[in-house]
Amino acid sequence: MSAGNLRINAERLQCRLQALADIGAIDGGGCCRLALTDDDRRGRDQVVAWMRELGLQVQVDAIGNVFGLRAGLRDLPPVMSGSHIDTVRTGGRFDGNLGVLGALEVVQTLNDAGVQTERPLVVAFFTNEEGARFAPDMLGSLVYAGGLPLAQALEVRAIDGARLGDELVRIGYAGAAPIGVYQPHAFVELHVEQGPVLDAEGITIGAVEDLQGISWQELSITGQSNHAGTTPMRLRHDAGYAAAAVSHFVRGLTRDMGAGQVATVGKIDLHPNLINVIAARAKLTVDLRNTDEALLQQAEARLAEFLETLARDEGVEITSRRLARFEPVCFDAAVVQQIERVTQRLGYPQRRMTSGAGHDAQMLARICPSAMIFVPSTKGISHNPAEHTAEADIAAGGNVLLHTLLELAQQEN
Ligand code: HGY
Ligand code: MN
Ligand code: MN
Repeated sequence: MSAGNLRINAERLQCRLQALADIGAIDGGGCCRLALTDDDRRGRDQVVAWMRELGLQVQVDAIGNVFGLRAGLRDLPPVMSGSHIDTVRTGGRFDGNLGVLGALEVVQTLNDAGVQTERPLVVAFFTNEEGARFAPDMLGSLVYAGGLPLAQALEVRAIDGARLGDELVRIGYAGAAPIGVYQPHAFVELHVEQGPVLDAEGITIGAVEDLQGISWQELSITGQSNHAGTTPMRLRHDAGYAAAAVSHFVRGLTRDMGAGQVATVGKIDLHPNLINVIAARAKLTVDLRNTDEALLQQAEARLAEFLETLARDEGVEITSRRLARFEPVCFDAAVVQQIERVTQRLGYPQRRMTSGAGHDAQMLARICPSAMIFVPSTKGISHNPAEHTAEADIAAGGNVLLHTLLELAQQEN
């Protein structure tokens, strides 16, 4: 069969997606494999076993990123594809996993067809993409791309207090390969959209041309615990009220700044967290995102101003710790066009997209031409066990990935 007529084995890909989803499975069909936990180790071990079954040469680097290399006819910089297999606590089965297993399926399709590519292919999964346990998100690919020194990354503390470097050793993924072991010719990531656009418009493929900026901070609010019944309102220094006021403020900020601005308070911890005690302390996270860097800075500045007023009026102390800050990213126009040409040739409906979520591809874009392929998320749901993508859409995404990687792997330069 000519390479142009190759198609992935969609059923085999579905089987692997199911097998990986069974590791750390949670009610509702999703999975929970927080980075560097035992479930993440089990997921890693499973993908490494599949890599070895397919004859890939496996390497693990010092931050736990894992690479499976399929040799090319020539010893040239490889074409890389992959994503992540760590999940959030209420993760779906496709977020990240589809990008890694889709790349594995491309390798197996080429193996079955006896197709050799000029350039080597590398299937990759990166450490702690979600940033749910350790911040920042995309940590492994950020280190890989030289955006965060390894020594600093190893010292990052988890939300449960564990030290990242210790967890890597504990699960056996403190690898020997140097950071940046491969300098890719190009990087392509297949991923579910995690938003409502493709599903609502009935479109199969998103050719992702850019990705919005991300600002994460942790706020620590110190007030004064006191009796919920006896303390007059005018004498309160209520950290619980202040935390709620922040959440309310950022929602108002998005209404004010328009559709491009999103804001989320996803984590609030109160102390002592009891019904009849005015909270002495609060720790909360604020996730701000915008496709426009200047507007994202404006949102950050308006929040900082609000915090000053709130601290003064409520008589509490508020400090902020930056957890992540990434500017918006534009993907490589030539690779995006390649995805579009392949999609057109395969006959799938498509459109250009902006990614609302962060992805490893945004970090690889710092060191090589990178882009992404999106497939629809049913009702736009993600970071939720109900996350779903239709089998036909998964097959389509896998085929677009197959032929995009094939074309890139035949490129002279
Ligand atoms: O936060 C994100 O956008 C990604 O899921 N890490
Ligand atoms: Mn993801
Ligand atoms: Mn995610």
